[in-house]
Amino acid sequence: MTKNSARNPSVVVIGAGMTGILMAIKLREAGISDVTVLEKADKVGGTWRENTYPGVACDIPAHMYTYSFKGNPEWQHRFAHGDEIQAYFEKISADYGVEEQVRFNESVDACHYRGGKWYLSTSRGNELVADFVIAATGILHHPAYPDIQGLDSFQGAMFHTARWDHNVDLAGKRVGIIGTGSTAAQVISEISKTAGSLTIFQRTPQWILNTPDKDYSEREKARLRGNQGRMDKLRQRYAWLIRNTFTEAVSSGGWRHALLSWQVKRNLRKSVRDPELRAKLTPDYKVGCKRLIVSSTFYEAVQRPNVQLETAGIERICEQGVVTGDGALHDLDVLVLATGFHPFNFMRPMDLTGRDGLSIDQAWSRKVQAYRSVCVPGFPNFFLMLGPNSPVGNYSVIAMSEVQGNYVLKLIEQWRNNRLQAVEATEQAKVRFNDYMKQGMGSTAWVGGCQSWYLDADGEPALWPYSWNQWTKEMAEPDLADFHRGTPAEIVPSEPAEKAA
Ligand code: N01
Repeated sequence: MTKNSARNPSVVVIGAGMTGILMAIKLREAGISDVTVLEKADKVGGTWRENTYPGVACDIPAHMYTYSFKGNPEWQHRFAHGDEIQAYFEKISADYGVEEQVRFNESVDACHYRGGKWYLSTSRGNELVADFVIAATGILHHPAYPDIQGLDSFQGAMFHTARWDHNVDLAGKRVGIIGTGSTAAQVISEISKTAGSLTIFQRTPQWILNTPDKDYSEREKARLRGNQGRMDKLRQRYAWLIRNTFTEAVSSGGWRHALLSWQVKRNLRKSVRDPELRAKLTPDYKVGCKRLIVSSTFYEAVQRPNVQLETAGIERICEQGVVTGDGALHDLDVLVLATGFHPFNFMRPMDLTGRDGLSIDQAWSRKVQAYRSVCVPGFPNFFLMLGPNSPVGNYSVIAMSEVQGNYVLKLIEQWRNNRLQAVEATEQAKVRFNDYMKQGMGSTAWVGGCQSWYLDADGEPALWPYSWNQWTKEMAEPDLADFHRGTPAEIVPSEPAEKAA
């Protein structure tokens, strides 16, 4: 990447979570100095700032869940706890001077493309103009509240896991939790230790992989301090292991999937002896169809004497608690909603319009799609990080963002050197890419007969269906034939036809 390129772009990065921090660092390393990061909250950290529920941790090994350029010798656990991860991101953004580029407590209300530039309006009434916008807005940050009759009538304390109310003491209380996803598994393992009673409202059982945690000793940490090479090896070893076991198993099946299936079924058989409870906890879909839960504590928690697994289905919620399909009323003091997120909202509700006044809602009215996850036709010089078909699936999102970040920088470099007048993928390229995605889905576990946040409104998985290696290979260099090559006049209209104000 040349640092003396002809054009020095102005770039606005939206969001100072893991990806926003990464992009601020990468842009500066590429010699791009005019970078502003807009962050809606008062701190960096994104999902790790927002999720503070009891038991919050990362189920990807900590030494793999780091930026490749800066390992962390201080991880205390194999599966780092939320506060450790938040501290890691805060330290990185302080050490790399990212914080100085961030405007905190300022969210983007509107973002419009006009005459080759992006015009942004913020919640503080400020206007910015930029050549490029990078939406590092994350995937899972719009809490999904369940559509259950009477939800708001509950008189006790009630909150979503991503909005945990730490003023509510659960000790000795009658607590209910709706959901049994990755978040719920972590919450249940923790709060079952102190709640007076805990009722788990399970709609669908989950497959659980038992991967024990471990604490890192002072000696282990000392060996890593100041030794990035050793930390690199550790990260690569974990990444290799996860790619060649889990990632391959869910995307291409075969013996790896058979092995994974055997492991999780054995875990259930060995961990839960009561046949009635085991039957309730046994899924009827393919292993890996929903995001696999990694936990060595969930089954133990479910079998605590104060815990009850309720599978009758929720009929409604009333002032006192939850009424299930069998007519039983479950009296509760606290109701926790571990009901997940809206993953397809991405940067919305921001008012975003691209070329010719095309709004993002119009662009996605039929389906949320992108070209190579990051480019949306009609939105020149705009990149959506971790967009649809990013290869999520029990893998490190940091690694995904790094690959996408390099790809985006290569595209910006084309603009800097005047080889692309504006970076915009063609509609045909997007269609081709999405056909290619569809072709690969048949052999994945995600179409294995379950409902999950991986599936879009048409029931099609919005993940990368091939191998990780295939993805990194295809993302290594942009194929310029897939981008508009016209002169600015041809692809940059002077004014949008209709501007959504
Ligand atoms: O959300 P989910 P999550 N009535 O959507 C249930 C990441 N993550 O927050 O399965 C009753 O998986 C729903 O039931 P069902 C990770 O990528 C990572 O747990 O749809 N139940 C399900 O049980 C993960 O995949 C870490 O039938 C209702 C649950 O709520 C993603 O976040 C840790 C319902 C939602 O599960 C999301 O996980 C935690 C209703 N009306 C999370 N509506 C790491 O460690 C929903 N449910 C990296």
